[in-house]
Amino acid sequence: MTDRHPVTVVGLGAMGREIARVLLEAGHPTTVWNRTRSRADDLVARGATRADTVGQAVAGSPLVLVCVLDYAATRELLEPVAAELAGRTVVQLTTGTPRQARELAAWAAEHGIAYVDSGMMATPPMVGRPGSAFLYSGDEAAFSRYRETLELLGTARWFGADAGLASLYDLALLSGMYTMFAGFLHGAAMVGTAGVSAAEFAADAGDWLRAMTGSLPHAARFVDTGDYTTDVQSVEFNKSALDVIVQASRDQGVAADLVAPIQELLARQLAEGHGKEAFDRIIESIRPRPA
Ligand code: FVH
Repeated sequence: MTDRHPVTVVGLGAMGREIARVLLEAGHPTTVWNRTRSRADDLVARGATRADTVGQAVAGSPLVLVCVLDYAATRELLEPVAAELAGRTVVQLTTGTPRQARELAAWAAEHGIAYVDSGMMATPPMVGRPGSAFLYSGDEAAFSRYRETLELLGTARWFGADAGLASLYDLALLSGMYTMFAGFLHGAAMVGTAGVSAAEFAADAGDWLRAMTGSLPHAARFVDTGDYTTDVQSVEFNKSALDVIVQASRDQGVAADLVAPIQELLARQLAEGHGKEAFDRIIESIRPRPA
């Protein structure tokens, strides 16, 4: 017996299975559905209720968590059961763009469905463990109603009523992650030409990158004030450093595809006459210009 409310999880891939497991272990009566039926077997053995159809799954709970590959799959699954979803809350955990989130939120509103969008800042083993964070935006009343449940998956962070905000923030953080890993791989390719293993390089790269993240607030100040005045780390100085990195990479037989775009952005700032200003000014070459 439990006083926890029922929850439905649609989509039992690597993430959905972990999410359902955490909810089940916390005592939520959990209904599960997955396109490939056998992926639910383990959860059913642990006490989850298997739904034979998506309609049956959503009818089982006031809170429906969707965690599938993409928004196209989500819409394919949810649109035929809009009537059953009316009056319930859908939390879309699937990764997508802010526009997709806003469009799905508009569809949900038309059908009387409370809609919360989410960005999952966690990998499957992190779900329900320290370090896991889930970002949310959309229907604030629905989020508040189920916040305690959502906190089981990871720290629940609220971003506002615009359903696209959680996704925007999620993708912004992922951009930082991808470029960091890509930078590490470029460095590993460079030292690899001298016989250094990636494992050996990882230890040094980790120390260096950790030290560098301390400078993020400093970079943010340039961006937020729009004042890039500096007497260190100028565009000119960094353009020369990137020229050396690109040349050294090519000399070692390493393609410069990952670092050359940074060199190019610096070259643009230099050409526009900003050589004495801070490196961080390259953001001006990529962000939308004021109308
Ligand atoms: N795995 C990760 O590390 C990251 C963490 C951050 C967020 N991403 C996003 O989370 C979404 C789900 O990712 P996942 O890791 O659970 O993905 P898979 O293990 O590949 O499972 C995909 C599930 O989607 C089902 N599915 C796919 N297409 C359809 C469809 N047309 N109709 C119904 N279901 C569909 C698939 O079903 P099946 O193949 O088992 O039958 C899985 O349940 C995702 O947006 C990541 O970008 C993950």
